[in-house]
Amino acid sequence: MKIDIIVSAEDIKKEKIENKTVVVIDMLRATSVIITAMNNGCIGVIPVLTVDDAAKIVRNSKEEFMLGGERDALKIEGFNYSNSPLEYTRGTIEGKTLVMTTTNGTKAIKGCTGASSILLGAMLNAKAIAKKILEINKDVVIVNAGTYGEFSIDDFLCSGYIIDCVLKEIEADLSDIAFTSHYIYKNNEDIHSFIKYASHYKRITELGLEADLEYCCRKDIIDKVPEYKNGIIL
Ligand code: 3SL
Ligand code: MG
Repeated sequence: MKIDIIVSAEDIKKEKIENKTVVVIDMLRATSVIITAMNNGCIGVIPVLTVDDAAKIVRNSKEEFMLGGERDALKIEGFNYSNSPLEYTRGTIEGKTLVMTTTNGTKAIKGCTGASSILLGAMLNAKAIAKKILEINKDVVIVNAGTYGEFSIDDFLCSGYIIDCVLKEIEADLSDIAFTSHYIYKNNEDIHSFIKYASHYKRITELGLEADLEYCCRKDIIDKVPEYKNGIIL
């Protein structure tokens, strides 16, 4: 099994993901939100690119939708929830379908259409992701959402942890970038010591959202693997 990494939503190339298992990571915070919401009984998550797209889905349907996401890390006007995973409790999201738009995360998810499977990963469910990758048994591309088209330390470190979970079970063929993410993870297993250098970590800290950071850095507290297929994450 080969494992490769794409470092941002804007670097996704169709030919790199076709016929591969893709794992999309936006650990701060979009995929952490999705994994948490699904673990707390959310029926499904519809990722969209714009606030207008989200509004259209809600307007044209009688189903009960919740709107969630962010712009500049802040709640969008008129939306039910922001992009804080801690808001997606059983009490707020169980039995609801979430329509979500975020700056980088939802873009990365939608950009992976064409892959044979699109799994949603974060620190929260890394071991479960590794198990699923092994079950599917195809070559893997880990797609980091990144930040505004740029490489992001947080997603890269999370990729390294997922690779570490896979390597505990099999010998995989790592690309240079996959090898590097694993190397960095192995030297920073207490990920806080390294992730604090991520620009987005600083932005979230400035907003006083340290509780989100603490939560998103927790390893393997959820064993669900959400999957994006036909426009919805289930
Ligand atoms: O970029 C994204 O998709 C978001 O997850 C970023 S934020 O952490 O909500 O600001
Ligand atoms: Mg991010």
